[in-house]
Amino acid sequence: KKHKSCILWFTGLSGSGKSTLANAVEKKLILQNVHSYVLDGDNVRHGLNKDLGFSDEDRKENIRRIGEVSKLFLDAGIITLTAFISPFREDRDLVRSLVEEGEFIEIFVNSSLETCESRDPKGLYKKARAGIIPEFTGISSPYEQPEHPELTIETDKLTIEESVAKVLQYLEEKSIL
Ligand code: GGZ
Repeated sequence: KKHKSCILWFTGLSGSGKSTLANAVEKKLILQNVHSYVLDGDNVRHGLNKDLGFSDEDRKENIRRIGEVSKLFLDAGIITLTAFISPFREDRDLVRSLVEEGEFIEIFVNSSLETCESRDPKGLYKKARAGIIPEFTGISSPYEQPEHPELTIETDKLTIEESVAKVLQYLEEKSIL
């Protein structure tokens, strides 16, 4: 059975669980023989976008490039999962406008700042609070929540399995899988 390609655009705060969720969904897709690929800070910010930092300008350019790469992957028939904070509504909407209706699926990984900050696996929130990291999303740089995301996943209320199931169910409902 052939799948449609699409961009699963995960957006949310640092520590909200975007990468974890994107990788867990990718794993399930691969088990179904669906050609998929995760773009995240590890493979993009260390390579293609290593010239970019975290100013508003640089984040905008980060998202623009990731959007263009995702569009190329879409043309190649791959289900692309992106896991970037992508804090600005305008930048996410720009990516949406690059592709056909239904091909850009915005997934709001909604976990409260309190939860994200309490997890703080890399100690970044602590450094942001101390002023060691400037312009940190949620602390000293804004995060604009999606107004009409295709999906909202409350990772602080659901297990990872439940969260993955919600994404897969959506893809089946929309006949993408
Ligand atoms: C936010 C930052 C910052 C600042 C470094 N603000 O939890 P992480 O570590 O692994 O994920 C965060 C990642 C965010 O990069 P993105 O490319 O997703 O951001 S954006 O979409 O806004 O361009 C965090 C780390 O980089 N990090 N400094 N100041 N996150």
